[in-house]
Amino acid sequence: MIMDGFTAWPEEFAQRYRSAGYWSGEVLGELPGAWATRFGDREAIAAGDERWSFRELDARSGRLAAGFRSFGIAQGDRVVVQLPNVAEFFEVLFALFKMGAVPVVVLPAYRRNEVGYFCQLTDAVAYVVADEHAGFDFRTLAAEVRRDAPALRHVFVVGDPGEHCALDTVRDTFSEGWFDGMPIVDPAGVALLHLSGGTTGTPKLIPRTHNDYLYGSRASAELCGFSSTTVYLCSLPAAHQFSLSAPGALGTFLSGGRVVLGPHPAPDTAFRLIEQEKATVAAVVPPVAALWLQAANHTGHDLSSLQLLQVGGAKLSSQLARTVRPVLGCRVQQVFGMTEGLLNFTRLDDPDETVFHTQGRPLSPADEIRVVDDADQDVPAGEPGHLLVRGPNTIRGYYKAPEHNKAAFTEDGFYRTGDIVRQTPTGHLTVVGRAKDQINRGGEKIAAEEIENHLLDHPDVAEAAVVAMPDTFLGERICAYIVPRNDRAKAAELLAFVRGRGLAAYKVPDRLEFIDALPRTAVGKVSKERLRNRIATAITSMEESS
Ligand code: OOB
Repeated sequence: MIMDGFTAWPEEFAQRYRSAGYWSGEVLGELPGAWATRFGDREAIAAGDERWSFRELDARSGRLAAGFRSFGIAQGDRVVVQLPNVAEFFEVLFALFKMGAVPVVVLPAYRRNEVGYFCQLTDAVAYVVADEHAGFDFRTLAAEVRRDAPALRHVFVVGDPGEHCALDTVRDTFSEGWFDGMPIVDPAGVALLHLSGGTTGTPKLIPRTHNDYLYGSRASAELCGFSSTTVYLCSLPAAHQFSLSAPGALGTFLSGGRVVLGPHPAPDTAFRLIEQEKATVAAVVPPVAALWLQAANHTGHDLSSLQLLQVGGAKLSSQLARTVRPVLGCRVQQVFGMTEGLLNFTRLDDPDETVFHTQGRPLSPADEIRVVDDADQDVPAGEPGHLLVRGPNTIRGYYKAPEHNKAAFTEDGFYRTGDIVRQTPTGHLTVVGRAKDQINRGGEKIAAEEIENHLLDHPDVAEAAVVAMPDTFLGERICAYIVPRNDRAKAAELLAFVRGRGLAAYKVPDRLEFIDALPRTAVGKVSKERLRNRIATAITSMEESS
């Protein structure tokens, strides 16, 4: 079934990807059954006290699928899934895949404003949350979201359900035989909707098909040498595409390996898990890599099982990359990926200098890469330019966003990544900048326009421009320049206002600067470049004088 709002690959490309064997024609819902047959009682997931074998994952997701059906959830329905790193995250995803329903995978950090929007945009019929996590009560959030999303009929809760319905009840009402098989699911149809970091006022959803998602995950698992002996520590949010499928948990399951879910990436907790579970691979963002490297020098934990540290989501400095082997005793791999699809990896046998200085090269031999100038003309080899990509696991359009798609894709289907890169003669890419209006706060992406719109809703704000400011730990933080409408405008109040808008906490500006007028370019656009330079200079001189 091809969903509304989804742009399929033109048949010529689809045929090419199928005949090259990239698109296998499998669907995600078939996988747990196949794994149960192949890997049986081998442990698939370790999360806190929960330990599930492949057989158990299959049985649970089948029973839950039967339960979801009994609540009227049907093939093609969208279900928003917002869970922390608990085993049930995978149970829910695979239950939905088995039914041919479509999970909308939402990070735990998101709040009312964002989740409400996703529910409305997708006409989601159900919302799955944990009771509480990191001191936040998701049941209250669910009740609020439900008020504004008329299509949302059910809220299912992992843990204590409060006023909603317990996921345990949904599953436990049904024994294993109840799920009477999968419906026919089109492998070229949408399997799940991921969130994009976004560059515009409203966040975008990314429709990933069974074919393209499975290909990306399986091919990256192979590239990273995953096998049945892989123990993957997932301590970033499992809902992020990096940890879900690049190769992530899905790549680990496909290889018959074991996924260890960590509650958060703090070094003490992560190191304890590495030691206890003998983790062989971990995936982190650069600030977490920096924390681990600092902490590893004086840890009492045995980290010798770790063979590979994948670092991605934001640029890793070559200095930090160099210290991974001496300090952690394992190989480092740079991963330059995007939820829209393209994945670049340094290879396990790349020379050290390539691993330290580049962000890798495309996963697929079928990835078509272009590096172009502002007029879409190819730049000379080795020069910096905009990265464009077309390939077997890169989307051809965002979900229900026809206007935005005209700008985000070329007419012949290349995705405009918004990243500025240089390409080496070996095809490796070095990320040298960003053209998109986004802040990358240690791997967490913030669309400047989204925050500007919230600020502009405040009566004391005449104009707002949000830019990245350099930060030694996170790489970037958020700086908001405000032209006040009157002398009542106060930074603390504006920040409290943004906080009250129901957004992920990491989107709240780290700093607010009042300014008389925003600098403009010759054509009258706000010059974000000048604002970025201005705040960078201010920070440097502050650091020098302290
Ligand atoms: C990953 O996905 P997203 O969708 O959160 O963000 C994608 C963007 C890229 O376009 C780029 O701007 C930035 O994040 N990025 C990097 C990077 N990895 C991602 N910039 C520099 N160096 C890197 N290594 O972040 C993502 C998805 C799958 C795997 C890994 C990361």
